[in-house]
Amino acid sequence: MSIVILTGAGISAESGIGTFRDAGGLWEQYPIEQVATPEGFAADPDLVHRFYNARRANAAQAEPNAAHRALAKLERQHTGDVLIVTQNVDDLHERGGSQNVLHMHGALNRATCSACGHTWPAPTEMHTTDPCPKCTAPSTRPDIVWFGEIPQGMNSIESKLRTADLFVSIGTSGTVYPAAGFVQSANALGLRTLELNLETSSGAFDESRTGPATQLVPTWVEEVLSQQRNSTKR
Ligand code: BJW
Repeated sequence: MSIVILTGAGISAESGIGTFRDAGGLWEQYPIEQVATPEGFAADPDLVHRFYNARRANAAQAEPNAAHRALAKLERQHTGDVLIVTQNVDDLHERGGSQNVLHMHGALNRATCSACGHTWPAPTEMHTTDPCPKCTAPSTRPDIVWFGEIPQGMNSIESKLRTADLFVSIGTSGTVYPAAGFVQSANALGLRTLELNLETSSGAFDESRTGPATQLVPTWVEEVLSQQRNSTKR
């Protein structure tokens, strides 16, 4: 059985990383158009760098939780493919032990040059005048996908969905496209669809379980591994 897992801010919430749209979330504190659009970056790059420098520091202090670790266990022990497509820009999946992770909205620990496209590991703090290590243009930015930009790895995600059996969405509000449309694609392709979230985001899933990720995800992973053990005994 091949599984595609989409994760969002909710899976890292219990590690102390704020979500975007819940009460007290990041978008209540920082206007989206100022910090998460190319236009906002062009208008005030210092503000955007300060926002992502603070997010990078917050993510570096956070630790993977039981949900991240359970997905890593699934990847290690499941006999079929497991791909994590995360909208999160933190590295808690990787630090929790997962290896097959696609960051469709970019990553806080990567920098990129808008002049030449070179990408490199981000320093702890980025600044507007930092030169690109390859072309030296002072055009560096966090390697983050802002509104209006094309998410990363779309071809790989679409092709993986075409051959998967199960699509699982964890801790995402399903408000930001194209990720929000994956469940419809999965349904149309005949995959089973499951949502694990504090609250149901839409009626589009075959099954929705509600609760905190640190409880729901380890329980679900144990179910999948136990079904696998039972089917190999037969
Ligand atoms: C828990 C929990 C716990 C809490 N346990 N659960 C009109 C209609 C349709 C589309 C558009 C439109 N106008 C514009 C668009 C496109 C636009 C879009 O979708 N806008 C909508 C807002 C309408 N999308 C784009 O621009 C994207 N690009 C694009 O479409 O390009 C065109 C293209 C696509 C494909 C191929 C070719 C071309 C780019 C989107 C970039 C998003 N970037 C951001 C910020 C940058 C990253 C960062 O700084 O971190 O990414 S926005 C922000 O939202 C961030 C997140 O990754 C993303 C999703 O948020 P998420 O993860 O769902 O968080 P929340 O806070 O919304 O939800 C948290 C959930 O957790 C909740 O459900 C809680 O219940 C749950 N929860 N605690 C379990 N303990």
